Amino acid sequence: MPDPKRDAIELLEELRDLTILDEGDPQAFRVRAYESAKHAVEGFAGDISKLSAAELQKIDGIGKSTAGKLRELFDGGRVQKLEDLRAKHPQGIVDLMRIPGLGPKAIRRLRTELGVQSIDDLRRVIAEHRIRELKGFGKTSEEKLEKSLERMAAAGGEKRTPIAVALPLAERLVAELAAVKGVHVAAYCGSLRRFSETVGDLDIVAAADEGAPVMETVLALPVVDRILAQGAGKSSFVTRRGLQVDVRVVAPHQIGAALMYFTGSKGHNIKMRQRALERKLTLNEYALSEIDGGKVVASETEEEIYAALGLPFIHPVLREDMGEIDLAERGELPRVIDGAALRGDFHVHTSVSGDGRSDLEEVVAAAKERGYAAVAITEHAEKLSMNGVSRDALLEQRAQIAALQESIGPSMKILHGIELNIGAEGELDYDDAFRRELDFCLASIHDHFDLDRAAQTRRVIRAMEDPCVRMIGHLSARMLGGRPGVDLDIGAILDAAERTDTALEVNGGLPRLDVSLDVMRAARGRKVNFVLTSDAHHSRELRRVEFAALHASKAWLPEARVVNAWPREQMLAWAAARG
Ligand code: DGT
Ligand code: CA
Ligand code: CA
Ligand code: ZN
Repeated sequence: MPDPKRDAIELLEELRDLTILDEGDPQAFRVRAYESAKHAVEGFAGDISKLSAAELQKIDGIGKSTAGKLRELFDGGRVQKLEDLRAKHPQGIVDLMRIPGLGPKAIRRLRTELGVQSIDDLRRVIAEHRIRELKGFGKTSEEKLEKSLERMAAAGGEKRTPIAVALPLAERLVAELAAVKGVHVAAYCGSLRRFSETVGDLDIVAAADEGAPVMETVLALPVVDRILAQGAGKSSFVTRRGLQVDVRVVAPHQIGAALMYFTGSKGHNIKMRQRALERKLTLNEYALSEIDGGKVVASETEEEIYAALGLPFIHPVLREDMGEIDLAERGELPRVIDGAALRGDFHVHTSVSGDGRSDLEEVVAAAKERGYAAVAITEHAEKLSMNGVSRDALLEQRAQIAALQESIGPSMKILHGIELNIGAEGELDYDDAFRRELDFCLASIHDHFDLDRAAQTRRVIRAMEDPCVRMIGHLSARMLGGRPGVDLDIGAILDAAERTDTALEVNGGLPRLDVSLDVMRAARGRKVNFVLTSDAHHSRELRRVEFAALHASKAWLPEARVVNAWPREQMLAWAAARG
């Protein structure tokens, strides 16, 4: 299914990134123009491809030249400016932008002065100690870059693709595939369906009467950069970003078996096959069938296959071969948390934060739409560079919230909160008295990522000990595929969380998914509370609590430990308490 809006957003993002490289300045006028055009397109309701250049230009945030490029895209798919920029800055150069601490100006100099064209080149010139000789770089810069590269590799940023990139791409491919004639169902499987933090490749399965024409259409899609294999049943290609996609087409009556097989995990599949063998059955990507005679027992749905093997349906996030089959057998499978049924959100920004993009009314309306009993508006506190909010601005917001609360009535409580910054020593923004006037405080790390374990642990625990702080936001401050988490003594953090009655956030933003699975697993059996949040910077992002729910469910986090799954009164009492 063509999705012109998605195409336009991707075009503007790529133009923005390439322009940063081209102009050597992330704040360049043209960069900001693409960014605001992107937000304008995101917020446009209706078929944007039907607008003329003149009409596009009338949209707030879209200028004349951007309108022209959007028309080029909608008319023929080729945008000259993009082609020029791509030719000038090949993918290897674009990859360099993902290295934390390496800006576009430095990239340009590394390129012109040392011939660096890729991450591998960079690694080589670091090993040869050639960067320290460049004017304005020096030994410290060289060592910093080396460390960044190591950390990026540790965060899985090179070979594996972070879920924040993989999921939108997969959703789009699936939608395009589902619209192909003859396709009954299409779905992504593999580690992405299991909601893994990073994926090695995409595995897409479609049910169709005939494979060959489906593959023809798929391999002609614009995302296909290079075809690796083409067949009626299985094809593989690589996207421009270097992500491999495997596509399988099976007959409609086999789709359940195919989904199950390609979702994995491999370990889960092996156990399921053993289970089949014990019952004189065989399980493969086409069916569960009798070994003797080959009669098919089940193949059309996963539910039927699990049932035929004496098990309830096992949700994909649980299929990691971590004991889930035994639990299923005993009827003790961990419950998957329903992210759509949560009763509140305690980490939400509005346009008052420098990086927020929806105003208060919009965010509150969207929260109400989700049926929430409470929403905490938590802007960035004053010490955060660029995006922090002053006392005066907060006092102004307090009045706005009071008025809005009045007008929406009592069904949903709007909490006037704040996202405090945890300083290097655990110090917090504003002062005690001012913090106490707020309805809800969470505190998060936004800097000093390099402190050692003792210092990191100390600063977080000190923040927890503040009586106003009810929750620690994105505990590790990691960025999947970009920045590894800070070094923390998790045992000590969990002890302090219990002692101070401070909850830990499960941040549903796909670039973060923080706390990690390990932290939730380590908290098993303890009285540590968690809150699933969106950390939304736009009203549309409130749905990210559903990602938080999948992530938490993957770690078997029990609902009893999830504050915003509690009954309304209990949840409100928790938010109002001081710990
Ligand atoms: P990834 O791509 O590294 O993030 O992880 P997966 O789990 O997506 O692994 P992938 O792409 O190699 O294979 C997709 C699924 O296909 C996998 O989860 C289970 C199934 N599969 C692949 N190869 C085998 C195999 O040799 N034996 C079995 N039983 N299943 C396999
Ligand atoms: Ca895969
Ligand atoms: Ca694969
Ligand atoms: Zn935030």
